[in-house]
Amino acid sequence: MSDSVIENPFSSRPDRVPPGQRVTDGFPVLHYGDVVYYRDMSKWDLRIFGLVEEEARISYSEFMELPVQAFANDIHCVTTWSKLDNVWEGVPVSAIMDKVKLKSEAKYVMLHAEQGWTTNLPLEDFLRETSFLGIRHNGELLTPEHGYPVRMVVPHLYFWKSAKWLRGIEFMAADKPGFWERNGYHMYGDPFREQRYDFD
Ligand SMILES: Nc1nc2c(c(=O)[nH]1)N[C@H]1C(S)=C(S)[C@@H](COP(=O)(O)O)O[C@H]1N2
Ligand SMILES: [Mo]
Repeated sequence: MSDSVIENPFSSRPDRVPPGQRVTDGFPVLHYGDVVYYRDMSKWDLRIFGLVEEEARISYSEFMELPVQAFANDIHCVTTWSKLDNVWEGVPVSAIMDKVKLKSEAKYVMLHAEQGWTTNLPLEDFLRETSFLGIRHNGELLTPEHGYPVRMVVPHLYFWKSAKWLRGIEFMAADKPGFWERNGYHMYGDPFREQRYDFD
């Protein structure tokens, strides 16, 4: 792993806590549905599909061979808690993009998690250097509650965009709402602009 740490630039801002947020020391667990407990990783894969020349499937053992990078950031949940100074290890998005050739029409991404849970974001936000596929948090492997074996982390958007139990990355031409977005959450979700719900 390289020695450099990629920081979400907001972490160094004096006004780093977005409006309407409270800082917590804990790490709350929030999701719809049940925690996913894996017994057998031989059937696990990460599917990269949609507007790509050729779909890719990355097995668990292949995934664990991908390069890992250190990241530091703050996370902001739409339910108003923020957790500062997280340190992570994760696979940079660029390592995933090396596996596929994007079609030029691809402009948005749908992240697919276990149990059909989804969330959407623009391609450029997915591709940011500060976005990654997290595998360790604050020195420990992700727990099942926090998304083991891999969760997306998109620290510049509200934390619901950071899909736990990630299983698929789909490239799309047009934006489409994911699970919470269909239920009233904002299509983009910038915490510094308080884009919590789409009726805001
Ligand atoms: N697969 C999946 N990922 C998910 C969710 C979910 O319901 N399912 N909830 C999101 C929401 S609303 C939040 S706030 C964060 C919470 O992550 P944490 O439980 O690790 O704090 O996960 C996000 N990722
Ligand atoms: Mo959330």
